[in-house]
Parts: sequence; C-alpha cells; structure tokens
Amino acid sequence: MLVPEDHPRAESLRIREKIIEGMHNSIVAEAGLIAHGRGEAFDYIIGEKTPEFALKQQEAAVAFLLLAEKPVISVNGNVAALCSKEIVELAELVEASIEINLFYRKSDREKAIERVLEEAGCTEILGIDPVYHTYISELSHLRRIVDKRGIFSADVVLVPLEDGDRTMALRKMGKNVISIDLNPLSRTSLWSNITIVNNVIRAVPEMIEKAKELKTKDNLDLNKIVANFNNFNSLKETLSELSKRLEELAKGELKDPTKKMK
Ligand code: PTJ
Repeated sequence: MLVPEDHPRAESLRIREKIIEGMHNSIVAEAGLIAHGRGEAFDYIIGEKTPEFALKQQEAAVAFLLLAEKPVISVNGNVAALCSKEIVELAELVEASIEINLFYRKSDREKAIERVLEEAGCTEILGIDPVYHTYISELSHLRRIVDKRGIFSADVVLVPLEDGDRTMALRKMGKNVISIDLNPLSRTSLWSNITIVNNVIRAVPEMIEKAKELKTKDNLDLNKIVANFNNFNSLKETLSELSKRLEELAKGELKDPTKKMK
C-alpha cells in the first residue's frame, strides 16, 4: 500500500508496510505481524520516541558489546525487515558477528534473510550452514539450532526482538544477553543482563551513534558504565516512568481533540 504522506500516522504505517512486505517475501514469520502489533502498543505508551531510560540502557549495551571478546548479534525476521542495514553497521562498529536464528525456522526464510543481510553489506552470515550447527540442549524448539562459531561460543549476544525461552537458556549457558524489547515485563526483558526498552527502529541507529562515541573511550570507562547498570533496577525505573507518563496524561496533558469541533 502506498502510505499517504499527510496521514497522521504515516511513519507508523510505513513501518507496518515493511513488516507486511517482509512477510510476503518470506523474511517475516506470520507471527511476526502479531509481535509487531504488540510492540506498537507498547511504543504508544512510551510515546513513540526514545525515553531517557532507554538512552541509559543503550549506552550500557554498547559499552558491554565493545568490551565483549566474542559478541554476536542474532537476527530474526522482524529485525531483518526493519533494520538490516543498521544491524550490519552496528556489527561492524562493535566487531560482532551476525547470526540468523529463527523461531519459525524454514529454509526459504533463512535464504530470504540471508539475501537481505548480504544486500545490507554483511559478508559473513552465521547460523545457516548446517556444517556448523549445534544445539542449545535446554530448548526444544527450532531456536535451539545455533552456530558453533557464533552464538554457541559467544560471550555477549544481542537479541533484538526475542521470545523469552532462548534468553533464559542462554543465561543458563553462562552467556550475557542484551535484548531490545518494547515489553518491559516479558521474560526476555527480565532475564537479560541489559534490556533496552525501545523500538529497534530507533534503538539500533542510536546505538550506532553511541558506539562511535564510546569507541574512543578506554576499557576502564566502559567497565564503569557497565558496572553502574543494574537491569532489574533499570526495568523498575522503566515501569515507573511509563506509569508516570500515563498518570500525567490522565491528569491533563491529554488534550481532547473533539473540543476543536465545538
Ligand atoms: O523470525 P522468527 O521466526 O525468529 O520469529 C520472530 C518473532 C518475533 C515472531 C518471535 O520471536 C516471537 O514470537 O516473538 P514474541 O514472543 O512475540 O516477542 C516479541 C517481542 O518483541 C514482544 O515483547 C514485542 O513487544 C517486542 N517487539 C515487537 N516489535 C518490536 C518489539 N520490540 C522492539 N522493537 C520492535 N519494533
């Protein structure tokens, strides 16, 4: 659908179109549409812009990625459809590998996502060559298939837009997990070392800028940023900021648009 420029929610509709197109091109799983809708609802509550708490979460995440010995960015259908170029740029900056890891794993989807990542400039894509496949034993679904050279041997894994099971399994394997999830109450959010409660569409480009800035710092400074971050406290701050925003709206900041008609 061609989104009318003057539509009040044109940007949101354009993002939706990317997801819908991604589904028609086998990049996005059908359930990816549902996941996106859930994300949209949380984004509405956040105010559809990056809040202060997310900036802190993003800074800690980038510092963690820069400190990592073997960082890996896990890519699924929604992420590939929404921000593959930015993911490739971030991976280059923090020297992370990129691995395709799908909940609804199908070979046509793997190929479609591989193509999108290649078009975005990625030269090495892990997770699809069966020679290197191994398994996360705690998981029974297809996300258990991981690459020996990637997630399986990583110390820090960035999982934008995730289902909770794998985050729990990765933590139990001793891995550090950074997630990007608009739902601060999801199991992914609760189980991650660092949860970024923001839309991937905004978070990843902002992390690119932060990585450029933090790359100039030494490890002592980066360690300080990570040490000062506590995920559970950060999620509590997130919830408190969200409820404050709703309260302020309810107390008067929400303007009645129908008044203009009277
Ligand atoms: O491509 P696949 O096969 O790996 O499947 C991917 C999906 C997303 C379908 C799969 O991982 C899944 O079912 O995820 P869930 O359990 O629906 O969780 C997705 C989470 O991401 C939810 O908590 C959403 O609120 C959140 N979310 C959705 N869109 C965004 C988002 N978070 C950040 N940015 C978004 N744009």
